[in-house]
Amino acid sequence: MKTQVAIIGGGPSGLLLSQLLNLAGISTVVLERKSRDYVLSRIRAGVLEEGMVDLLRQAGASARMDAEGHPHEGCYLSTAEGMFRVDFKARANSEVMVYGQTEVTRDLYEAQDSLGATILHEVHDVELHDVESGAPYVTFVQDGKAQRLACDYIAGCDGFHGVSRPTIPAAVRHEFEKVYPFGWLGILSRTKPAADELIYANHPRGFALASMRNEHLSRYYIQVPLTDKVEDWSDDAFWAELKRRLPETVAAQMETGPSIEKSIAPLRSFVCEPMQFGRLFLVGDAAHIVPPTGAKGLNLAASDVHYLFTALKAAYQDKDLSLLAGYSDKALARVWGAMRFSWWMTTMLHRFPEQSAFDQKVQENDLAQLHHLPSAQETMARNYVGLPY
Ligand code: RFL
Ligand code: PHB
Repeated sequence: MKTQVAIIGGGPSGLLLSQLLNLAGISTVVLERKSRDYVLSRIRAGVLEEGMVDLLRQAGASARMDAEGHPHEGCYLSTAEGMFRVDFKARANSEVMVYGQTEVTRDLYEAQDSLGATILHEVHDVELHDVESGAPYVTFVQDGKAQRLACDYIAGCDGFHGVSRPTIPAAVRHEFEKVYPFGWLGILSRTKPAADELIYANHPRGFALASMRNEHLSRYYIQVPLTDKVEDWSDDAFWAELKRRLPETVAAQMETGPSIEKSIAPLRSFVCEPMQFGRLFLVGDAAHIVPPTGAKGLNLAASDVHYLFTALKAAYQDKDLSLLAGYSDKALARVWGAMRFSWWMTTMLHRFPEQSAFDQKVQENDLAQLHHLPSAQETMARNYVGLPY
């Protein structure tokens, strides 16, 4: 088997990169460990930056998002002082699109199908070889048969637990990590969203987030200790705790119902530098993880895809290798911007187990500045809608 770009991982990063490359006449093979149904059963991000929305349009995978997605021009923050709104349009002249990662992935699969792209599912034992040479290749097992895929370049789009990142020798890799002492318990329910826009709540009992997918589908999260298990939380217990942490006026009229998905995600900040080694390029969660508080994970994956696609296109179409050589530096500059923002949102909005009275006062002041200082709102809005590519 032979292709120009071998793509490890068929999540949003891998599918979007493959789609853009195929449209530019560059061949790809996507190798995905799980089944298509499994990939489409994962409930993850829900907020797309304008840059990602534009990229999906460029990829010819935006028709449903444009018809069914919901542009949001602001969000609410709830604190002990009350609830206030940050206006993205007024402060940053931009907006975000509320449209779920599951739907983005479904649209990308359909776009890839219509191009006749090669996506191999349920492949096992993927290994990357000779990435430092001019002729790298990938081996894997499908249906019990060993396969070899020769290629020019390898895109490691296989998420945090994938095989691509460990292929970079430990002596070359620098990893930066921060693990937070709590997780998010999330539920999806067929209920009317609590408000017209997202509500991020700082509460003495812990953080809460009221989000949504559409008019009939809500997504809610509450901060929980890392020792909690999903089985510890009945739907009734979840709704009661969520209502305690949201403003009373919102809680009083909130629609509740059975959960259709319930899971706990740990929170972590992580960056691997560099994001390239020889002919291997890391993209998305394979290279970095952010806590979900700033809604940046999926959006960072999209900006990586943009940089790598642009660089590969220049290499194939113009024989210009300079953008490929600069991929890691270019991507990392934006990654660290999102790292800082996600860390700041997480620190400002959660209760930390070791939080001292001093820490508490500083957190309250951070929130008060955001409430009352237009310049603080501008900084938040600019980061939330997404720093430029
Ligand atoms: P993904 O989505 O993890 O996709 C990687 C794909 O690679 C496959 N894979 C392999 N394939 C072949 N061989 C191997 N050895 C492989 N190892 C792995 C996997 O099966 C998978 O299909 O990474 P990608 O494409 O970079 O996309 C990144 C986003 O998915 C991610 O940043 C966000 O979903 C992060 N994230 C969230 N971001 C937000 O902005 N808001 C959220 O609410 C939010 N919730 C979440 C999240 C991530 C979560 N994870 C990863 C645990 C909730 C969860 C639970
Ligand atoms: C979501 O809807 O899943 C979501 C929205 C905003 C976040 C995190 C998750 O910051």
